[in-house]
Amino acid sequence: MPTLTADSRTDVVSALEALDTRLRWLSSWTVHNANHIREKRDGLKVGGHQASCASMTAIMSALYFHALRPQDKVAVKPHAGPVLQAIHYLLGNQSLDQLQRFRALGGAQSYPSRTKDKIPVDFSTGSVGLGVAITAFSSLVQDYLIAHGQMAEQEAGRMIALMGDAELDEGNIYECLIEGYKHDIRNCWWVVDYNRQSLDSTTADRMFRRFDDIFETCGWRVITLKHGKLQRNVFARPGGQAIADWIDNCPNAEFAALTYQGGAAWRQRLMADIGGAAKVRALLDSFDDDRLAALMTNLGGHCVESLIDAFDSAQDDLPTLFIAYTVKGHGLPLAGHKDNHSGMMNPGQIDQLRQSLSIPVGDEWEPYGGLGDNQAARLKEFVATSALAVKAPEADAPTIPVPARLAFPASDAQSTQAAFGNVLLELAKSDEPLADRIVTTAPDVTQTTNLGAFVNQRGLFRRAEMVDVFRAAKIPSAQKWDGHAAGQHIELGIAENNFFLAMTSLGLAGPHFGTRLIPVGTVYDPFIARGLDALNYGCYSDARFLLVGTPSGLTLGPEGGAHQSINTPLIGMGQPNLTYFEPAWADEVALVMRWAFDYMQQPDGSSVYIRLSTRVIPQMARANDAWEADALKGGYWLKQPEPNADAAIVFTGAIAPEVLRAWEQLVDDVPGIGLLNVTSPDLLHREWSARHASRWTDGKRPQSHVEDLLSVLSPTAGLVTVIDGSPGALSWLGGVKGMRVSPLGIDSFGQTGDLPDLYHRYRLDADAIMDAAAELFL
Ligand SMILES: Cc1ncc(C[n+]2csc(CCOP(=O)(O)OP(=O)(O)O)c2C)c(N)n1
Ligand SMILES: [Mg+2]
Repeated sequence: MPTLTADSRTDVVSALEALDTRLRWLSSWTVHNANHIREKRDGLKVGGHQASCASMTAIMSALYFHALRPQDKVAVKPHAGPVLQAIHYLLGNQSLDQLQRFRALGGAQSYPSRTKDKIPVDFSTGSVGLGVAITAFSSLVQDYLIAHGQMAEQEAGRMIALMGDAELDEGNIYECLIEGYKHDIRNCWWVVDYNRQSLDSTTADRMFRRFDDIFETCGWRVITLKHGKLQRNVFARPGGQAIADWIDNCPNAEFAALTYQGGAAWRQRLMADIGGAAKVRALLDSFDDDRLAALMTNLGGHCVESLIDAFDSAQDDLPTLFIAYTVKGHGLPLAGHKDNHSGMMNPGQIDQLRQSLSIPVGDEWEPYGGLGDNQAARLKEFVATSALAVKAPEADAPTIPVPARLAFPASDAQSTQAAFGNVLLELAKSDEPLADRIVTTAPDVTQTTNLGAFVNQRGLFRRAEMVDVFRAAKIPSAQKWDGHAAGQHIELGIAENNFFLAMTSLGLAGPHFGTRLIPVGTVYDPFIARGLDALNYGCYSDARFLLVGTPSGLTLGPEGGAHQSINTPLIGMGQPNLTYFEPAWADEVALVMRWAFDYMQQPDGSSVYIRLSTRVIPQMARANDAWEADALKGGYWLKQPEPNADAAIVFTGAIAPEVLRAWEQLVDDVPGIGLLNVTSPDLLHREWSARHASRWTDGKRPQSHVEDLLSVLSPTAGLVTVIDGSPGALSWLGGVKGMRVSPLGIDSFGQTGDLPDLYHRYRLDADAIMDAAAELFL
């Protein structure tokens, strides 16, 4: 950011003001084109948010073309997406074609998207609140990388959120504030577009100054930009203080309504309320209606001078909240109207706006349309020399080698959760490069999900040294809970939204900072649902992490129905950019984890979710490794059926002992019966349906793995499917070859009990499997 002399400051301010206008026009026109000019085929409203954009154009002009440094990253308020598109259009990073196809197939996206947009997008946004909080976690990740020597301190950027004021209603904002305070985050700015309007209405007056308290309590500096320079100058004139006081006391809804009504209404109201004082009357009389309206709406967030002063004043690394007062729809005929969120200028109104900006008909898309040649050239030059113009695109971070096999201590009986912890412990003790890049995290369930051993070995991450008081006092404990800069576990409080946002930020370290981390996070499987939107957000952003849901299912027994996850297999199957595995034995856990560490790093890979259990079960004696390749494709024959066999039992996960017992009892009566272990219902189903679809797209119809597996059975065979979770995760297998299915699983809430009772009550025991088989096969 350049230091400004008085002269250059005047130039910068006028350039930023001109850019504010350009952004307001281009964003409005982009939305207008999509709704009123582009051909419509389906009668659907295309949509777009002209008022939300206009609310932020000055803020974004001042930020992007003055305050932003190349290393900074910004999350843009979702419905200000067209402003970001316009910025990149001016920078030459966005094509006219993309703008013209805003919200159409293959065109600029409605809300900034890392994966779908052609322009550089640092953070996807859309689900309000998440795009804000993610910046706090990314600043934590940046600190982690600096502390681990993966990034130089001087390369540190600011993680900035441009947010709507209604986003302050989202609970995840406050969860993240608290977590951020605990971790002493820095280099984070949140800029609130404080237009005091949400989607439905104007916001509560009572919140005035409350946000200051909340943020300051959490260690943030709060900078409020309430009045623009014009207002401040007028307030200093005789009679001005009365106007200032009047504005300060005006309820949000009334301010908005007067804004919409315009200059004459402002005058009438001000005269009625404070016009008795002679100096006020004289002051008001010195403004015509238009200038009075401009004065009254000259709020801090529309004044580039106030904005650059505010940004310039916050050059240390303290997290900072800028509350920039704005008018929703500023500069548009929609300004202030409470219904303007989805409101749009009609063709007459946009034409008036065009004329007011001297943009000739036909020049609407001209980046600098309506400006004189000299001014256009100066502005172009200003944009071309902005810090943003030299920002390098995201680079591919080098991949971290993954060992050919992951070691784990074999034992006769163990749980998949214990195996997970053991694999990590072995890695932690190794000098594998992979081990150094693993970052673990959990929302206050580190110990109960078996991450403890890894943490003991690799330590807790803290920027400032943190002594484990219990250890220092020599009080016996299984946990070494010392925190230091080299630690590799990020301790999180119990807020699953934060957990998934942290995983997202960690999983974007590669594209964001050019150096990879391998995030491994554990959560109680049922509480995935608590952070589901943040998980979806992370997947949509194509962040890469290993999610471990454990423990899971009815198999939790005495923990009862509130903790027994039922539908997570369906979440695992239904969530794009997340591949779900549910291993049954320790060797499968090690195999899947190794695969995951590799797959997470592949360009076409994804995040991986493994669903684990605390149930200790006897381990399989394997004759060889032949099962492994199929296991990684989603399933393998644990007991190969005889050719044309009439039956198979299909199962997933820790219910294996019941399934094996049933199989052993059935094999005499149903000769050649197979036993299929589905390690990933997700991979099997996804490949099967993708191959079906490919027939229509590229004319080929290669056989899928699940078809290969099932084609050894008789075409009229029956399947008993068994999973400790929603039976739908496996019952679809009947559709692959048109086989009859008897699906066993959990459809209703569980309850407390021991396993024999629960498996019996919910029909997951060997008897239930045999009953189902008898009905189908015998
Ligand atoms: C999680 C979530 N819930 C609801 C919405 C729908 N929605 C879009 S914008 C918005 C509120 C807009 O208000 P504000 O954040 O103040 O932005 P403004 O348009 O006023 O600038 C809502 C409720 C959403 N995008 N995300
Ligand atoms: Mg708002």
